[in-house]
Amino acid sequence: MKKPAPASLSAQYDRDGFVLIPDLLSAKECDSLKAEARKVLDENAKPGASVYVHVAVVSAMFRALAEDPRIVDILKPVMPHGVMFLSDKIVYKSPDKTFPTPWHIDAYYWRNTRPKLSVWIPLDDATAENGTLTVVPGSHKRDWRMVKLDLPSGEFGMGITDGEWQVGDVVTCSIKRGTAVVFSDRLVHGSTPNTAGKDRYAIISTYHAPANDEAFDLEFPARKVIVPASAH
Ligand SMILES: O=C(O)CCC(=O)C(=O)O
Repeated sequence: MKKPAPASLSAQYDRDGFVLIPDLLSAKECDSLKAEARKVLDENAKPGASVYVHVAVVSAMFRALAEDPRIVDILKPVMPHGVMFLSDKIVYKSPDKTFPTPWHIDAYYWRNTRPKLSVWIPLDDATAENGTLTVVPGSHKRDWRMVKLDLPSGEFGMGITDGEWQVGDVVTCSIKRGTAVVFSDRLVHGSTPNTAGKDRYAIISTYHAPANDEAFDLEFPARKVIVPASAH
């Protein structure tokens, strides 16, 4: 997989609602970040939780990742009005956290706020067998209805249950650790179940254009302007 050039990166992002960036982080960096993620979970997450939000608030290593120039350089072409970090979260699957993430769009969780995108980076090689991200290309151009789900994990409470896409419309992101998936908050995505009995740790960082704080933003203390609007 080759890194897309900046112009094709923004064209791909507009067309598909996501773009894959191979080899953004090295294997060694993924090892360190995964160890840090485990520490963050052990020290801060509710026992048994597979999701932890506000990672950059408690971890200098993840705070640095959120504004790593390699990530910011990718965001610049798709975010012509500047780049502001909002927040990040760890999502992991493991031999005892096997459930798939249900189909959803993130915009549902921050309705009536400005558009956002997220960068999903697996810290383990991610495959269909260990719960990788799945996306529906082009789905960001449509409106979707989310309904309450009754899932045993309780961690993803809402989802899309009436999507009309076919199996072949879905891209299963079978990618090496350190590859980034940059995706729109309107893109339908989820994950496969983890049937491999292996870890699948990922960090998801969310960005939007710099602007005066909306009420929603105040919930995210690590928010930070990285590329001001005028720098473009
Ligand atoms: O890492 C995953 O399983 C997907 C997480 C996700 O889609 C989300 O938190 O919005």
